[in-house]
Amino acid sequence: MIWDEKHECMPREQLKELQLKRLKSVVRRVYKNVPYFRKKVDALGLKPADIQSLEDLQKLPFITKHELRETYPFGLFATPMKEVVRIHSSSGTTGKPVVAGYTRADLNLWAELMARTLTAGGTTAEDIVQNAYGYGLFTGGLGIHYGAEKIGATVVPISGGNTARQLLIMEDFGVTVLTCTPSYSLQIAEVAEEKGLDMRKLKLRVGFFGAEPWSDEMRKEIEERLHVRAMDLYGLTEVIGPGVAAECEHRCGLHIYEDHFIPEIIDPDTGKVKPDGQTGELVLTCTTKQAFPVIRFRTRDIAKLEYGKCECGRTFARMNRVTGRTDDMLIIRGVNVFPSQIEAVLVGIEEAEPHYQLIVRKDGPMDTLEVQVEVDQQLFSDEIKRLEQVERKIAHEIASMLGIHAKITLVEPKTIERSMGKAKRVIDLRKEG
Ligand code: DLL
Repeated sequence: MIWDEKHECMPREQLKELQLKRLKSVVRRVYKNVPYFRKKVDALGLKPADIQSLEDLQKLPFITKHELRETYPFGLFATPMKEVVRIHSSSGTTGKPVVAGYTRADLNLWAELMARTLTAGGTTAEDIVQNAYGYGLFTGGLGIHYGAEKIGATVVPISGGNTARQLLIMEDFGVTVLTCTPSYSLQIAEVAEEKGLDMRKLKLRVGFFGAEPWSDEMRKEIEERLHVRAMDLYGLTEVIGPGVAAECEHRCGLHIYEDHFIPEIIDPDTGKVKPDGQTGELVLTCTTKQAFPVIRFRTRDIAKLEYGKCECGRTFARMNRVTGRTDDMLIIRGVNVFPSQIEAVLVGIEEAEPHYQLIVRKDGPMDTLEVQVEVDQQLFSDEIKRLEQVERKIAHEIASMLGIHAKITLVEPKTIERSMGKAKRVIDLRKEG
């Protein structure tokens, strides 16, 4: 199903014309209204009039998360505060949070994009959507909320947490659509299993999971345990929140809403744009947002773009599922490792549960990686030999898939802290000396 066929299926030539028109306009507007941007553009000897083609975007400077912090809180807003009707913010792990402002038009756009996203996964006005993303400054809750209302679905604005109540409502209200982080969905499944609730008996049929990296293996696990079709959606506070890209029913990448966001893939070391189809850092430009339009924002997310035609009829580029960020990539004894790669190994091991944490330490000059993973309680009552076997099996799989040696620590169920939002997968103790 397609929410806005006119735009989502626009012939690419026409789409490019629209992109260029919008790009020129946003560059002019931000140059005029945001001194920080103007200074950077002037320093390069450029003027907005130098942007005459989509390729000219490459002449413009990047904006990084670090710079957003320097201009905290409202330094990059391109409209007067009296036009800003909402603020969201993402906490991040270090430094000041990023603050995003929305005009009324921005909120309408956001609801439209979320309507596209939910429709692409089969949501209609008939559905009851249990929205377990956090409400508040986080963009997940309210972003999904207004998109679901826009298509006329019934929203249950439950927010995250209180899992027993989530299940009760799901059952009593006949909820058909669940929205939350992939890690929280597994916690819901875990509590259902404990309560002896058979999720097959629920009406739940589809889930929209995002806000953190997850693997295809994790998707299978979620689908089996929750009896839903699991759809991936991507977005970030700096750009709009959820509603930047999402999967269609064919699930062969996430369609980026290119009529509002222009994607580029760059080499994170040189900043050069990479040829189509290569993997690199995703850079996004907002062309229609009013209050907070970022130009060439370096997302630090690692992605690859595909421009081929999709069977669904949408003409937008597709990005592959984001499996890591340039800043959560661990370099362990010279080997690049993403938490999602370890997750993919763990999900394939029968005895392991999908709850894990990676602990990185420095042992003299050497980095060491410990993988703590929960296993079935049953295993602890078996002989110690069984535990050792499982540990060896996991270590072996990790070594053969990723080429690194990891210390495996099996822990009892519920040892690893559960999160109702984004899961904390890595504890890096190297930075603390
Ligand atoms: O997480 C927005 C969102 C809410 C997306 C609900 C989807 C659903 P931030 O808190 O600013 O915004 O975090 C953005 O989360 O740069 C990615 O690293 C990561 N991320 C978001 N969606 C995905 C996804 C929201 N589907 C950061 N797969 C982004 C992998 C994701 N990573």
